[in-house]
Amino acid sequence: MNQRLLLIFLFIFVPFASAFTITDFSPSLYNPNDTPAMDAALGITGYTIEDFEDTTLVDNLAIEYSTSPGALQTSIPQVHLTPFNTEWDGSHILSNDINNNYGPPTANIVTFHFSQGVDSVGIGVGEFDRLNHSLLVNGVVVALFNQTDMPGFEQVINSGPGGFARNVYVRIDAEQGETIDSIAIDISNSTERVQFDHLAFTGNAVPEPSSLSLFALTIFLSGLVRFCVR
Ligand SMILES: [Ca+2]
Ligand SMILES: [Ca+2]
Ligand SMILES: [Ca+2]
Repeated sequence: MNQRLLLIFLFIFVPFASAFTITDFSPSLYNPNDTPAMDAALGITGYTIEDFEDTTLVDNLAIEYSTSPGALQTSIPQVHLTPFNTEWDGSHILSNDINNNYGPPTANIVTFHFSQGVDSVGIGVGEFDRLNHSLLVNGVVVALFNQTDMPGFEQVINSGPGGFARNVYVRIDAEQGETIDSIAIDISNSTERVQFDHLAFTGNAVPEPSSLSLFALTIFLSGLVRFCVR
């Protein structure tokens, strides 16, 4: 391998070293009678779960609403009993309202921050009457909530109380060397009330794993360059 080839390899490989895998699951996997079985089906066994059944949030989680940008909430003001069958566990959910009411006012963007980066995050969504809301990871759009990006997405319009209104469960996995610092759902393309539940996450990523792996890669490549140039 000559130096030019190595440089090409570096330019191609390094940008693609960062990526996330998105996996989606149909609402038919919701199982109120056997949460461990549901978690196994969703690939989140052993994850830390925030079920929104009380007002405290699990450690490492803070929520930001676009109606109050920069304010990280580490608890919620009240629980929200859902009549819309949007729960993915228990009977309470998180709405896109900073007071956890059934809006308005609602926030167009709800961001879930992890003070210690994590490796994998799952979230159940419901009450999405409209298509093409965005899923963001670390501030970048990675998928839209529609049947193209998420084949398991089920659109339910004007379901009303008692209507089946879970839409999809989505899991985001960081590839090796990558860290998830936040996920967000952006509904600003078509504002509406939406609901979230069964937020799951795992992995206490060591500080700056991306930089560390990039550092290791750089050491390896510079060694390789020296070897080849010799
Ligand atoms: Ca719940
Ligand atoms: Ca809680
Ligand atoms: Ca809605």
